[in-house]
Amino acid sequence: MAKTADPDKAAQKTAPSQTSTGLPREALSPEDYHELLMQLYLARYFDVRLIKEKKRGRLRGTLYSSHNQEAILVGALYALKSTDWISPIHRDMPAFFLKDIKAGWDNPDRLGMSIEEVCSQVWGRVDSPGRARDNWSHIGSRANKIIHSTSMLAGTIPVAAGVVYADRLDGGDAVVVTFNGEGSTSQGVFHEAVNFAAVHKLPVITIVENNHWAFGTPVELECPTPDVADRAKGYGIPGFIADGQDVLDVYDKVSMAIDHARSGKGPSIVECKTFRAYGHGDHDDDRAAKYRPDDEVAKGRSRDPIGVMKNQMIESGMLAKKDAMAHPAEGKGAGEVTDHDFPEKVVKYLSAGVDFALKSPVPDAEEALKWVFAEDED
Ligand SMILES: Cc1ncc(C[n+]2csc(CCOP(=O)(O)OP(=O)(O)O)c2C)c(N)n1
Ligand SMILES: [Mg+2]
Repeated sequence: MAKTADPDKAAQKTAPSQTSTGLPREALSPEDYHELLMQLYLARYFDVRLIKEKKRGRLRGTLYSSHNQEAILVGALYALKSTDWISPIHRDMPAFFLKDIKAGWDNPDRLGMSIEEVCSQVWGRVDSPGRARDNWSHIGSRANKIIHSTSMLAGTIPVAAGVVYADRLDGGDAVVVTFNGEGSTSQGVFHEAVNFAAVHKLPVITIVENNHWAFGTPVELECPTPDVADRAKGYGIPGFIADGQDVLDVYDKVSMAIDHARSGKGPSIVECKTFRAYGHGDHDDDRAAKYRPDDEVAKGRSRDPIGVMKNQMIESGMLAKKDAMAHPAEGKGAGEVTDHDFPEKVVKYLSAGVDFALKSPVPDAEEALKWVFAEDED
């Protein structure tokens, strides 16, 4: 006689767990959550530390702050494999050292730039990837799978498409994540590149950091639809929308886009809703120029990604309130925070990079004439 199934046991087997959401974040461990929080602190500390260094007169060049937008970089990069490619632009400077940092902050074999390289770049030193041609993001690294950034908005999306096309032809499974502002989406090349990637089902994930402003132009004057992600429909590809203040939501949406791409289904757009905390660059004092209403700025900065992540960790029992309060960097501008608002590990890590850069020499003047044309090797 056939056994009658125990109804309780059968129910346990078939009913999805009440708390299960099916989201990619469910595969993350509590250690991953703590690591994500640390990386948010690190990206924020990089930002505020550079602003302070410049105010102290120890740094020249222009800074493009990623303050309040760190969850986009941290969440997206955490979803990648070491061997995947990225293509950052001006507001993504921390991406150069955050790439593959989950393989170990001090791991010399990880496929990302070291904090020393990035700081040397910012200080224009001889050992920087750009060898003092520039102090910011016009760098790349084939070895670390970072596509060279250019100033031309959306200009690297076709390059990214070509890189992963070549990888596919070679039998690889790499995806590329390109970072762009919402202003980039009004460029003709944005449409050409995304369309090309869609036609050829290339694994290109186009992240749109919609921070509502492209220099002094509000998004309403650039895009007729409330969601940039809607444009994906025109290419026949998925358009995801993420809360750019929530590192876990960014992680979820980018992970879904990566799964889609890696399985051969092609590209997608991930729009991350956020808000630019400061002016376009530190040369653009938007408070003095008054092109952004104060209440819009206050609202846009009211959900600090560090605070949002802490709250989620407190609610899920991964972080004690007391520990969350130990380093209260959230909600503070560069002029208000001190090193005590950040975990010691973060301050030490970045300080090592800054010290390295400050001790490094600038290149010889003759170098200015090099590498415009092909150089003789001997
Ligand atoms: C093709 C092109 N046009 C104009 C510029 C000058 N420019 C540099 S950044 C920028 C604003 C970019 O806005 P957005 O894409 O929204 O990025 P965000 O700065 O907000 O991160 C402009 C107009 C440029 N670099 N490239
Ligand atoms: Mg913008």
